[in-house]
Amino acid sequence: MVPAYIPNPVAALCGGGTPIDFCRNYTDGRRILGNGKTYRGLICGVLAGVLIGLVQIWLVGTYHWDLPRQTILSVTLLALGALLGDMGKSFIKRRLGKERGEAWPVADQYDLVVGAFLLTIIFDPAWFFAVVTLPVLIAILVITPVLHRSVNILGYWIKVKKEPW
Ligand code: CTP
Ligand code: K
Ligand code: MG
Repeated sequence: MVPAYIPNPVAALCGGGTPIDFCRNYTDGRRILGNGKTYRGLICGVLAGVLIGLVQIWLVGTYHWDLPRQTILSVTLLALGALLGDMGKSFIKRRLGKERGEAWPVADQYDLVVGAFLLTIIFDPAWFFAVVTLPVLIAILVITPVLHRSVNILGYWIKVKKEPW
């Protein structure tokens, strides 16, 4: 999951500039995605996730660690899926009338898991079902919100994030 966990904090660090929706509104008169989703955040976040994934591939190969094997495809799907999930969540948030940055519990924490899982299930199901066994799934469901909250509080302290969630 590391290639899926990295993109969000990196997007928060590097994000800004042109919004992905080019400031356009949806048919309901609200922003399609909002100013919290930018091209710079998306690109830097995905690149960082893939880069970490390549380091994982190298480590596992070099030291013969007994860990599930990532591939360039799997790390790309995990990293891209994490931020596509985040964008999908923002789209739904705007449709529900929630402002940029407003908390939406559960969705804010699991969007990246849903996106990363969906993309790997669609484009690399063999990898997904070999790696994501029931105990792994339970571990991910437990670890994700704890990690998400801790990193966001840290981001808030160091003034990288506007909200501690
Ligand atoms: N960010 C970005 N591009 C992305 C994702 C995130 O630039 N694709 C940056 C933005 O500066 C954003 C910050 O990371 O404000 C925190 O991300 P997140 O909490 O996901 O966005 P929110 O600002 O809370 O917006 P939303 O309500 O749409 O989730
Ligand atoms: K997020
Ligand atoms: Mg947020």
